[in-house]
Amino acid sequence: MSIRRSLSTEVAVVDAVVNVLVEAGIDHVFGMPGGHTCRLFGALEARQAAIRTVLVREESLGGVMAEVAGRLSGKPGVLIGQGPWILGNGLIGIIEGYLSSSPMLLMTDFSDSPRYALHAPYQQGTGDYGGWDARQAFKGVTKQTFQVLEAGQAVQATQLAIKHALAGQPGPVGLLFSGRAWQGTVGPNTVPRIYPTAHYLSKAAMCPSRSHLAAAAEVIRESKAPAIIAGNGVRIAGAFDELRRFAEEVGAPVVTTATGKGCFPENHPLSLGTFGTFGTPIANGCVSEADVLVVIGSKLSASDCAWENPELIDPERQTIVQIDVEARNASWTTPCEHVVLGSAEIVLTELTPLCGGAAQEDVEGRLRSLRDRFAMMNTFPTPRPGDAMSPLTAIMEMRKALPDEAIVTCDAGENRILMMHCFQTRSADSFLMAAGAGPMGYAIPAALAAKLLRPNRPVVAVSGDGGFAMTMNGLLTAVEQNIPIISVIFNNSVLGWSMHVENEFANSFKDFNYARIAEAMGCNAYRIEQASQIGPAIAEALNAGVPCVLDIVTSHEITFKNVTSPFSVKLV
Ligand SMILES: Cc1ncc(C[n+]2csc(CCOP(=O)(O)OP(=O)(O)O)c2C)c(N)n1
Ligand SMILES: [Mg+2]
Repeated sequence: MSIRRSLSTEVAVVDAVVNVLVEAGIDHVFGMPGGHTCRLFGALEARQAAIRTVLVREESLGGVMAEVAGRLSGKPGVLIGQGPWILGNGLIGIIEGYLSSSPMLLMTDFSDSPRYALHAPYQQGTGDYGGWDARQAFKGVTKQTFQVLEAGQAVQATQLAIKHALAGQPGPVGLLFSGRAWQGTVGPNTVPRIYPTAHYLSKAAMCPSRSHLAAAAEVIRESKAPAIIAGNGVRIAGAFDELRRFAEEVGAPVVTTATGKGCFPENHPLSLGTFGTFGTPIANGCVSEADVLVVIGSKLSASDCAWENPELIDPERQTIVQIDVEARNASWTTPCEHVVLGSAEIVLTELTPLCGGAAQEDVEGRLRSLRDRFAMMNTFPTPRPGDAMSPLTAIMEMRKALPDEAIVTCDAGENRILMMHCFQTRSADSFLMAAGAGPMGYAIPAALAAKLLRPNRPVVAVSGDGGFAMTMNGLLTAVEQNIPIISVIFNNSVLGWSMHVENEFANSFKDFNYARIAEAMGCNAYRIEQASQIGPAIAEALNAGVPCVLDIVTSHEITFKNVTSPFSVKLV
């Protein structure tokens, strides 16, 4: 009786589709008009008070921005643009979203002329006449892809797409609209009937089973040396406070996965940093010695977990409790004795009071012993006289100069691996890394989206020179749309990661002065060659209110090998 159709009069279908986004609480969309999507952008103009439309310079930036908006907001991040270019250019953010479980809506068109779909193609993605098949192509990188052939389906398809993006383990969902689907009106007699969007959004998040909670709590209470592994699922659930309360109640050290870094402040007495392949000695030592591992929102991917080295994680010698929102993830990578299904914030809220009176007595003593035996960070070779600044120096200077609440976004390459190992976060929700696919060019668009969603926090993008040059056109958007991010480049003039994996061939770039390029774009910019310049430049950038770039000339003597954990087994 309480469900009623939502429209009482006929309205333009594109207006009704935009209204669905508003009803779902989506407040930003990213993209570039093209093909039939121009109609959707037209309808967005009237709703700017509710949904800010961010025009990007290239779809790859829009894809990452939508991915990060999804990751940070828990609502689908929306990318709008023409099908071929969303797939061709926007894929880096979409693949990251697919692998890192970020809710996304990809609103695109077939670029078809419906009457001529069977005839020779011009951009059309229907797959007819040997044209490219958008539906098939989107399928490989989405949880679900809907094709929408007529106006009557458009509203409901958008509602279903939001539902599918959010239900269970989140992810990208494709909405492929035929040109015809965005023409005409919808109203009270439209078939299928149109109901309010709220009915399609999950009302009750999945509640964990009582008996599974009780069994997990018993194992945790009886543990002598528990450790918590926090993953990206904690961020997606926004369960930062719940994680802290749980860790403090149990008295368990917390380590994070790569994508989980930033879920738990690393200056908290229970934090031991990032664990795994590039983890800190103390985080890996703690995980290795733990009798019970509580894994929250992590698939424990092999690439994160020292390539399944049993000296690090071993289900035969350790009891593993896995908390995950998705049943399919249970025991996928490592068999786990106890699985509690549910969203991290709900499970932790219910589990924490059940874990009171844990058996381990001397948490302080255990932490002291870990600190005595394992370092907080690897030791690094001393720079040679005449070397350019070490990226480690740059990281330490940055950390000193940035306030606790700053959000850092990372790119790909050695700069990312070094940041993961060495940069200490000091607040929750403060570090974003694309460890699902690991695309270069991620940091700048990620920072743009983070700044839009968290306008009161400083946001810093850290890239290598390779990654920076891939998406430096994001600085044009930062200037045009007044998004004052700080972009830091570790400019070593090489693709450090690739060069150190293999050899020097095809890995070197010219030493561009990116500061001058950024200045020409309208940013405040600093070319930095001395460590002492970093602090003052960041202090100025934090107060500038305009996008700023620090082009830091760094050496490439320290490599990813210097932060590879001894637990990481060599792949054959
Ligand atoms: C879009 C994309 N292309 C290629 C790669 C493969 N790749 C990973 S890291 C890297 C080198 C990155 O160089 P740079 O951005 O200068 O960072 P550095 O390693 O020098 O710190 C390459 C080519 C990738 N991850 N993403
Ligand atoms: Mg480089």
